[in-house]
Amino acid sequence: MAQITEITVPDLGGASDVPVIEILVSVGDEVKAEDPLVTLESDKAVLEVPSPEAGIIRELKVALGDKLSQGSPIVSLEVADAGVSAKAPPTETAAPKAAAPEQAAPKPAAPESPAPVSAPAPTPAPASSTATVPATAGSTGLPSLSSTSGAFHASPSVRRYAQELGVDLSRVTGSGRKGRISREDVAGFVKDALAAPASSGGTGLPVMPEIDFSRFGETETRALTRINKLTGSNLSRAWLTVPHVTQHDEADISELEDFRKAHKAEAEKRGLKLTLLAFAMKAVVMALKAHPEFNSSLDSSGENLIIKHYYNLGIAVDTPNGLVVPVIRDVDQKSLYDLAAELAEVSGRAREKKLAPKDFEGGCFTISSLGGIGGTAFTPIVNAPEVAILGLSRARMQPVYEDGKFVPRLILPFSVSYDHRVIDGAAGARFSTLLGKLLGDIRGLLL
Ligand code: CAO
Repeated sequence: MAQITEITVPDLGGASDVPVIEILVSVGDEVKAEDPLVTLESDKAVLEVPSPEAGIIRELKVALGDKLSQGSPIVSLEVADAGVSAKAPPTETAAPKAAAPEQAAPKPAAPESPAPVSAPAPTPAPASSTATVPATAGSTGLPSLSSTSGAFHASPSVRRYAQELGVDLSRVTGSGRKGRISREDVAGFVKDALAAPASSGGTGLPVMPEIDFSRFGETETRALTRINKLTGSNLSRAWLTVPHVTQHDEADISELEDFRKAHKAEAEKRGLKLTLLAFAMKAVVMALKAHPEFNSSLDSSGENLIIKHYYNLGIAVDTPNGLVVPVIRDVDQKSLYDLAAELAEVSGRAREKKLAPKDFEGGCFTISSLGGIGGTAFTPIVNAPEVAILGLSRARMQPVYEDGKFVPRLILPFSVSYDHRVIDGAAGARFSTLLGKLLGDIRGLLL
C-alpha cells in the first residue's frame, strides 16, 4: 500500500527564511535517497536539500522564491518500497506550485543535512573567494569572468558554478531546451578551454584520453560523492591558479610530547584528548603574527594583499564521504584545552555530516594533519584564497647528534606550501624555521 511522507527542510545551521532558487524535481519524478530536491540560497552559501528516502514525488509544496526554514514542507513523497511502479504517473491531486526548471544530475552521496554547494572542501569557497578568479584567470588561459547575468538561460546554481570557475556564460553553448546552459555544459566548456592549444588561449594541456579499462581486466565503477566532486574542483582550481612552493622541515617535539603526556590525565579528566594538533594550532598563530603575509589573501585585482588581523584556522578532516575543511575561529584567544574540545566537536560533526555552511567560512590558514596515519612528508595544496598551508607528518623517535653523542629525540616532519606570488622563498624558509622553533620549545607557545 502506498505510503506518502512529507519531506521537510532539515536544520539549516541556524539560517531561516532562505529563498528557494531552484526546484530540481517535478511531480511524478522518481528520486533516489540523497537526490537533491530543491536548491536554497542564503547570504553565505547555496544549499541543496536532498531527499532522505527513495520514492516518487507526488506533490510539490514549494515555489521558486518561497522562503524556507527548518520544518517547512518541500514535497510529498510516495516511498519507494510501497510497491509502486517507478514510472507511475502523478496522482490527480498533485498540484505543483512551480514547474521544475531542469532535472538535476543524480548525486551519489549527499549529506543528510543540506550540503553547501559552494562552501566546503579543502578550498572552502566563501562568497568573496570568487573574486580572486579574474586576477588569476589570465595565468591559466581560462576564459575570464565578464558576465554571469546576461540574457542566456541558466539556473542560479549554474551561474554560481560558472562564476566560481571564472567562466563567461555568454561564451557557453547550452545543450538544454531553448539553449539552457547546464552544469555539464559549463564543465565541458572549461575542459575544452584547458585542452585548447596554447596559441588559441588555452593552457595547452593535452586531454586525458578515454580508456576502456575493462579491456585489461575486471573493473567496477564507483560514483564520487558530492564532497569528492567539490573537493576535486576546488583543488584543481587552486593547483592551476596558485604557483606552489613546498618547504619541508622538522621540529624536535620531545619536550612538547613530555608536556602533552604530563597533561594527558588532566585532559582525560575533562573528557578531552590533547593531541599534537592543538599545540600546532597555537604555534601557527604565533608564526602568523610574526609573518603577517602568511595571514593574507590577494584582493580581486591581484594587486593588493588583504592582511587579516584575526586568526581562524581551517582543519582538514578525513570523513567517510571525503575531505572537508571546517574552520576553528579565534585560535589566538583559546587555550589548548579549548582547542582540543573544539577539534573533537567539529571533527565529530564533520564525520556525522552535520557541518553547516558557516563552519566553513572565514579561514585564514589551513592545517592538514596526517600524523595520526603516517608518512614522512607531503605537499599540501594551498586552500585558496588563503596563501599557505601546513602539513604535519608522523613524528618518530630518531637519533640526534648532541654534545658528541647520539640521543633519542622525537622528530616531527612538517611541510609548508605557500603561494609564491605572495610569499618569497626566503620568507617561506623563515616561517618554517620559526614554526619548528615554536614546536621545539614549548615555552614559546605559553608566552
Ligand atoms: N605524529 C605522531 N602521532 C600523531 C601525530 C603526529 N604528527 N598526530 C597525531 N598523532 C597521534 C595522536 O596523538 C593520536 O594518538 P593517541 O590515540 O595515542 O593519543 C593518534 O595519532 C590519532 O590522532 P587523531 O587523528 O585522532 O587526532 P588529531 O588531533 O591528530 O587529528 C584530525 C584530528 C581531525 C585532523 C584527524 O583525525 C584527521 O582527520 N586527519 C586527516 C586529515 C587529512 O585527511 N588531511 C589530508 C588533506 S589533503 O588530502
